[in-house]
Amino acid sequence: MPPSLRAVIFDVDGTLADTERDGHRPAFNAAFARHGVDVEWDVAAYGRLLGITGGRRRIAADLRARGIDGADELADGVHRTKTTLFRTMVTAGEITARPGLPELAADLAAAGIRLAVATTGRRSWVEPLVGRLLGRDSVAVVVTGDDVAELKPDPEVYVRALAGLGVPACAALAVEDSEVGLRAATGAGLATVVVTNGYTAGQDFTGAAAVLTAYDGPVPLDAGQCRAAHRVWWAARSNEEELTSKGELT
Ligand code: XBP
Ligand code: MG
Repeated sequence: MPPSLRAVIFDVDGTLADTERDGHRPAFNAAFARHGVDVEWDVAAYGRLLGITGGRRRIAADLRARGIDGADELADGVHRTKTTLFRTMVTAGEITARPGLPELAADLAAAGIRLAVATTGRRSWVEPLVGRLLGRDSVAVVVTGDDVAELKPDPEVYVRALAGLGVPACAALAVEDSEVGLRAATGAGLATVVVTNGYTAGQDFTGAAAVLTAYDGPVPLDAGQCRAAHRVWWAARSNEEELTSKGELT
């Protein structure tokens, strides 16, 4: 049996808050306009581009696809502007937590389970957002896209969060919103609960410990539910490993 659950590591975009459609997307579009770039990402186009993690890489890839010269240099400037604009949205209180998330965080803290954050986003807006949504002192470790060499689906951001917490993967649980994020967390050896949103519903969440559409559904996600999901996932995994070792599972 795995050790008891000691920490929960939250993704940010789409997980702590539904940031993409009405937060990052308008910030990207305003940045394009300020740089005189004739690009505007509508809701559907942005949803397709979300398969590219990291706002700067997302801009560069789309500018290259459109045949716009100097895509990489342009992406640097546009992303810097976008980051400033999005940080302003955060500090103005325009980004709110997903319903039920604050209650889950409080229940985890009351149960003595530590909180951490592992995101692709940039620290300059992640820190104020985590502070506003969860209270910075209640989050032990924040790892962002600025702190890693490889972005999700690479597991590095979760590996660093576990190292910062000083707990093994088997004593932690990840909470994600997307297939890309699930792959990153699973790659770090973590049991993962997925809470889908408008952009990620219908993605492939094979291997998740649980898939929910909301924190505050008929059975709200609380510390007890996180412990149960963590326990069941590890029990299934050790059972699978036992069957494989006996040659009963190929
Ligand atoms: C989602 C991302 C981020 C955001 C934009 O991050 O891929 O790139 O879309 O933020 P998460 P930046 O891992 O939290 O789901 O422009 O700062 O990259
Ligand atoms: Mg996410």
